[in-house]
Amino acid sequence: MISSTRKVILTCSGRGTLGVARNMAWWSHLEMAPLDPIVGLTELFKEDSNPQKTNLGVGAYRDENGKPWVLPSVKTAEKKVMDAQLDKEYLGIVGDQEFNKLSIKLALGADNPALERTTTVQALSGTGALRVSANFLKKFNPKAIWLPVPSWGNHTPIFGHAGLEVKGYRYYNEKTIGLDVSGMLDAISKIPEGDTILLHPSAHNPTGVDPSKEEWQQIEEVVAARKLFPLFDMAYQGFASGDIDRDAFPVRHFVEKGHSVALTQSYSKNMGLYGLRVGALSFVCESAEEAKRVESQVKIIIRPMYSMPPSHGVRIAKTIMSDPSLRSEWTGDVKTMANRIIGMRHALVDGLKKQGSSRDWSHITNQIGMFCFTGLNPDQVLKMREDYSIYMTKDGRVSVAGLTPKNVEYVAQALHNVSK
Ligand code: CBA
Repeated sequence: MISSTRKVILTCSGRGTLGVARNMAWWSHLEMAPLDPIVGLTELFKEDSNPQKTNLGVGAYRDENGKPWVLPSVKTAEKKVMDAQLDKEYLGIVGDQEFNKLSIKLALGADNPALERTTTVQALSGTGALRVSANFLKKFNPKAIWLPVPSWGNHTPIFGHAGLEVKGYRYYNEKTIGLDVSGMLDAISKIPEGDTILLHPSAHNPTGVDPSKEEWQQIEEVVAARKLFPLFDMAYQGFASGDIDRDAFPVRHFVEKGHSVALTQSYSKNMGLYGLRVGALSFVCESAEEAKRVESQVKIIIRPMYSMPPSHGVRIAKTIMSDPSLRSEWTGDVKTMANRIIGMRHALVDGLKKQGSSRDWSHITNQIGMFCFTGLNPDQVLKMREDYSIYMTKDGRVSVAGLTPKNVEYVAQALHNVSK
């Protein structure tokens, strides 16, 4: 039996009946939602007609001409994938098993004994991995999750929308524009036992401020003493130091110290696979048997969400990770990106000095990874946008990857003018 509403929809071929359907104002009570604080900037940027407009908002790598860069290693791998003319079958809920194994080996190191008690599932890049982890935590450890203050803007909605309570621990010192390690250790030592703590292992977003090796060792001790569950969000492996293994130190250290951890990985930045959504979610467990049980539950979460992940991007990533010569070409590509970003940090500070700025900008070169926290306040950020068409997030974060030899002088000039 068809309901009367459905009948109207089914028969609305003439103007009159269409009018009836239109009168059913399902969404008239909805307010216009705000733009996303990061992705929304790109939308505004696209509408800007200023020829000098510069997008330093979203963290996406640009080459020295300001263009997106498809890594040469990715081009070669993609050609191999296309030449192989593979089928387009469903991958299964956990995705490409070979990719999953290579991915966790990249994070933990190929000989790590903990690999045996680990489960990895393919994910819709870093964000998708985080969201699946959020739903898993809500179901099996529904306590608060603690984020560094500040953290990537999307972390709060990811965990909040999954129904978790989201709290913050001290991380950043506004005065030194650096890490507040004692404040951080003190804050972590007060987190209730059993809660989850999110950690950025390298290239902290948005501050570009990372703990040193020794500081990570101290952090591990406090996390262990408080019996917290560590969740590592590794979106920038290789981007901090230019060295894939060095950037993975915090995760490897925690695992070596005996922690069960969750880990999310993204290949958006280090392989430049942004739009292909390549990522992974892993759980390092107590035993191989526990890992199997965890995986079975993760599958129950994924299946009704998006059923299974896509195949093309992971085929590129696994081709790179499994072929020694492509892999070394790729690590060279990662170094190229990391070095260009470091070069731009120096060029920006030089440019500010040339403008006559007497402020201390040393934090720009001390910070690491894709982002730099300028220390600009929201009014100054707005001035940068309105007067110079330079787009950055409200917290004063710039994506250094968006600076080029061509625009750096213009950005330095604007930065000096709004901050003097
Ligand atoms: N974690 C962190 C810490 C990130 O910075 C980002 C990306 C992700 C997710 C996870 P993806 O889903 O593409 O793997 O990345 N953050 C941004 O670079 C941007 O891509 C940023 O500009 O902050 C974003 O989506 O906001």
